[in-house]
Order: sequence, then structure tokens, then C-alpha cells
Amino acid sequence: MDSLAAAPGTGPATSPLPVLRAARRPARFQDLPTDRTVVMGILNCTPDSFSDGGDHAAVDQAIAHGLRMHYAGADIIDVGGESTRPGAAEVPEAEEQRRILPVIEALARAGALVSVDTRHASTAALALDAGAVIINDVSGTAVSAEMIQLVAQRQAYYVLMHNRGNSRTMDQLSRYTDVVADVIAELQQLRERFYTAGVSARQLLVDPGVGFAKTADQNWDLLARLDQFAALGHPVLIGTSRKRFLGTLLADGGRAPEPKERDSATAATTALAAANGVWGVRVHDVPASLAAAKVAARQVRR
Ligand code: PMM
Repeated sequence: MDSLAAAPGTGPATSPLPVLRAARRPARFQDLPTDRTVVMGILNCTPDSFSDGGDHAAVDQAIAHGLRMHYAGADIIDVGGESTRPGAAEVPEAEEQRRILPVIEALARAGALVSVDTRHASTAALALDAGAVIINDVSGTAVSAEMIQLVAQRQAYYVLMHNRGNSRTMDQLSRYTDVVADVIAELQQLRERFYTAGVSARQLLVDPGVGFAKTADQNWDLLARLDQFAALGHPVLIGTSRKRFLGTLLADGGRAPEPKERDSATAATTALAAANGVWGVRVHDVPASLAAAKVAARQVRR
């Protein structure tokens, strides 16, 4: 921890990270803002994520970046240790835990509300112990029985995200009759498995899973009909940040901008989704989406 005290750009200029020494009151889900869309900052502690892989691979760097997003106003910090990009290699659970548990603990102690992006029940359990409050699981229909049990036993908040197959197969699994209706039906079936295990409705958030077993056009269809997801009765979270469908759009037939050059387009999706009542957005560039969420709230919810 001591090495962090000197981490640049992470705290008030005069006092380097006192926050890590004095634990804050734990952040609570029920204290999240309700007058605008919630902004979840992405913290990928991975060497190979598609847009920021390697940037925050060392634990100290990851904590510093998480704190930067927290101070920049992120409502939630989503900490993950396994890339979910199509074709990504699976990460052993012990390695995933080595990457993320100290990060979660430090951010929770600093007063951040932390979610853990994991497919593994064992990692999710340890992350809850370390101070995470939300489990963000991209498994979709491949969710494990252990994960469902854990969510029930620990009464944790859980992001029920739509996905089919795994990171190697999902790109071949994008056949739908009507993408919105089919994704909603699959989320409802998935939700039943959680209810059967004793999970209550208030624990669940839903996410259409932009880019997971979806083509670019299907992603746009989902974003155009977010109100239908809200009708499921849970907060709706979306993750468009820097994704390939934005690169395809911006390329306009030419070279697609690099993932890190897609933040303005991401903020535009935040503004539109927020104006359509989405509960939360998962983004890399926190200040841009926070501004977009505030604009949308002022414009729509006068
Ligand atoms: N996308 C990614 C990872 N986790 N979680 C949720 N709930 N929704 C998403 O759309 C989502 C996610 C992939 O993006 P990344 O590689 O930038 O983290």
C-alpha cells in the first residue's frame, strides 16, 4: 500500500491518498443517484482487454486508475480480471483473483461502490468478502449453478446480462427472429433460474449484452428499444463503451478508429440511452459519460 501513497494524479494535490489509510463508510447500492443515469467506470486488470488491455495490469496501477475514476465522479467501479472480448483466452481463477482482489479491497476502503466483473462463483465470493457489492457476470445463458447459489445465499446484487456461448463461440451465435424479443425472452428464462434458487427481484439488474452474440445492426436495434428492457422491472445497464459496432459506424467504409478514439461516440450513446431512461452505463471515459448523463437528466426529467 505504501507505494501507492506516491501514485501521481490520484488524490488531492496536498495529501497523497490519505483515503487508503482511513477506511470510509462502505458505499451502499441504495445510495446511488436516482436523479440521473448511473455511471459505472470500467477497470480492466487484464493484459489483453480489447481497448485498454495492459494499461492497468499491475495492481498499483489498477488501484490508481480506479481511484481516478472514483474522484472523477464514477458512481460504481467495475473491476474485472479476465478479458471478455471475442476470442479471448480463459484466465485461471487463481490468477483472476490475484489480479483483482487487492484492487477491490483498496477501492472499497476508499469509499467506492465496487462491482466485480467475473464469470466465476469462487472469484465473486471472494470479491464480496473484499468489499464488492454487485456481481457483474457476462455468462448469460452459460451462468453456473454455483453463481446462482452464491447470489441467493449472499443476497448480492447481480447483473443479469444477455449472452450466448462463450468468448470463442459467441460471434457465431447471433441468429435471432427478433433480437429484442428473443433477448428479453432469454433473460426472462434466465431470471427464472435465479428466482427458483431464492433470489429476489430487487437484487437483479438486466443488461441486453451489447456486442455479446450480436451483430452491429442488432446492437443498434437493442439500443433503439431499451424501454422494452425496462419493462422487465429491473434497473437496465448497458455497455457500449468503445465497442466494435461504434468503430464500424465511425469508419464509414474506411479505417475504423482505434477503441480509445471511440469515447465521443460512447458518450453520445450514453446521452441517448439516458434520455430513454436507462439506469446505468458501463464506460471507460467517466467524465464524458457523466456529463452526458447530466445533460440528459436536465433535458428529460425537468
Ligand atoms: N461488456 C464487456 C465486459 N463486461 N458487463 C456488462 N454488464 N455489460 C457489458 O456490455 C460488458 C460487461 C466488454 O467490454 P470491455 O472489454 O471493455 O470490458
